[in-house]
Amino acid sequence: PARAVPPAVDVVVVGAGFSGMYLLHRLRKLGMSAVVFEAGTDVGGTWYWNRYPGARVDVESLAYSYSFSAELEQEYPWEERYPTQPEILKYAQHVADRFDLRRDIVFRTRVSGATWDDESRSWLVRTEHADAVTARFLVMATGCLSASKMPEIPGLDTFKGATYHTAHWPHEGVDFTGQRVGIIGTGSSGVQSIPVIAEQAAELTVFQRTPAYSLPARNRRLRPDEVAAMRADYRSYRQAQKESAAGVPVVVPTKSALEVSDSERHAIYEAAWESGSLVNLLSTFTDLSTSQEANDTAKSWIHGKIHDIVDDPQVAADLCPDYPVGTKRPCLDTNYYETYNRDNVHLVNLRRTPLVEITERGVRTAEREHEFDVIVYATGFDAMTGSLTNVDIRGRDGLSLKETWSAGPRTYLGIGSAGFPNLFMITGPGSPSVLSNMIVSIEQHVDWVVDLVEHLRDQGLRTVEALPEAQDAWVDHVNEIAGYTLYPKANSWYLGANVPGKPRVFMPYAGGVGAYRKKCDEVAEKGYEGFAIAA
Ligand code: NA7
Repeated sequence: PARAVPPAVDVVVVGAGFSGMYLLHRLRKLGMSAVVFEAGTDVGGTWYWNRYPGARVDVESLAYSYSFSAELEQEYPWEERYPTQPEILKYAQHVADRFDLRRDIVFRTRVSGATWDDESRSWLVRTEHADAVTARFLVMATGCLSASKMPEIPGLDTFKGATYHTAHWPHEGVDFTGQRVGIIGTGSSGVQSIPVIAEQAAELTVFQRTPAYSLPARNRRLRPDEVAAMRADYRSYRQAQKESAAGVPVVVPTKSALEVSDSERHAIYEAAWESGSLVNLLSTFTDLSTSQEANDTAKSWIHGKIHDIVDDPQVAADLCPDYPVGTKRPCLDTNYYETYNRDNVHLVNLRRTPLVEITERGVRTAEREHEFDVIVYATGFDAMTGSLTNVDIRGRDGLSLKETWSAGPRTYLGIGSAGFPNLFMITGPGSPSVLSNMIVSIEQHVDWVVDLVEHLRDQGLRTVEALPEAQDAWVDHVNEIAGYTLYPKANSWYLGANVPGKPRVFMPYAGGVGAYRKKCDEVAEKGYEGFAIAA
């Protein structure tokens, strides 16, 4: 039976992914009433929706897991180095059972809008089913990659065959046996699903606008001894995660890519490639993210790897990215480049042969029409802001979040936004979020926000709101840090470049999770400096 929606709670949480689940757990411990609204039929967020074949996380399971419960950490039986989507969803479900979370989650219910009422100093939250709940606080735990995106291609609705988006994959799966399949998009979702679909389909044609850099995952089952070693030392590992740049501890590089010999450089890249770890690749040298010349050495080295693996030199050349390594999100794969050696797999380079339209029978490029039984869209998300601006959020004096952010998101610490009292974002734009191990960033934000809520309650205070000047300074700081890096050089979803008309603003904070946490802690220690707090 559907859970009855209470008329008033202390906190409304939107989303029952890893953020919303942990929020609920922490709020309950404070003795606060909360309701979580979730569009899906179960918990898991990203791992509930993205059920495409081959879906896996690109951070190791022992690191991509909650740290808040030592018992959970000690007992949860992770099986693989990089778990599959079903394994991660099972973990989310286990957490929901273990902490009895589902009784405060309203499933199948999308939040449509929320309006701040200054008189009662509370939010009125509305859902698609016309529920209305009053709450002191509203927390958007809606994820960074959750507003999926279909491409702007004429004729999308005309195709007579089956159509799927990787982020809305049918729960029963898709059988590609004997099918002629076209797939559009070669980000992580494309890179992970292409090798698996290729094994089943009669023919698979990949339409690539921008190639990805991808590293072989070298996935394997975890050995009992490595699990035991981690469990014996989990607290210090978690501490190292918190202090690291990306939420995954690495050996911090000490040398520039330009100060070593060619053979030393190649040996270092080779070791990173063999390690099957993206953070290892990105932390081979001190200057990969800041120096074009240094980055070029990694780029040409990876191009060499692609040419080594892929038999057809033209296909290999088409698979080689031209933007700096790491400036678009790199991928972790199993047999990605190898898949292009299969007879039933074809690559269409849309830079050379532009996509014209979707037709009744398939995909038409400038060259010809390709006929398919199935088209898969692996075309990504309106990242970081889409899941926030898709909800009609109205702050002080009816201020619309979407309109306020029309020239780019403006937040203080990626947590709050001026004009929107008592509204918090988990891993919002302006925080490390997508540049980090998401679970590390999620736990940090949830802890920080819940501590603030507790502080307000204990002091008898009712509202908290980012100050415009603190927000302006933070936005400038986020931009300044991005400006030191090569990130602005690629057309990435970090910059909103995949959504026509979206302002080109680098959204995540690139200073690292360790530095960011320190800043957040300082703000709290100084009595939540930069926030206006009132009774
Ligand atoms: P991504 O990484 O945004 O990838 C989407 C892909 O779809 C990317 O290759 C896009 O090319 C391509 N795309 C998007 N629109 C079009 C159109 N109109 N025509 C052709 N190709 C298009 O999303 P994913 O789901 O793969 O991964 C998202 C994140 O999830 C990933 O980074 C990990 O963090 C996990 P483009 O690069 O925009 O030229």
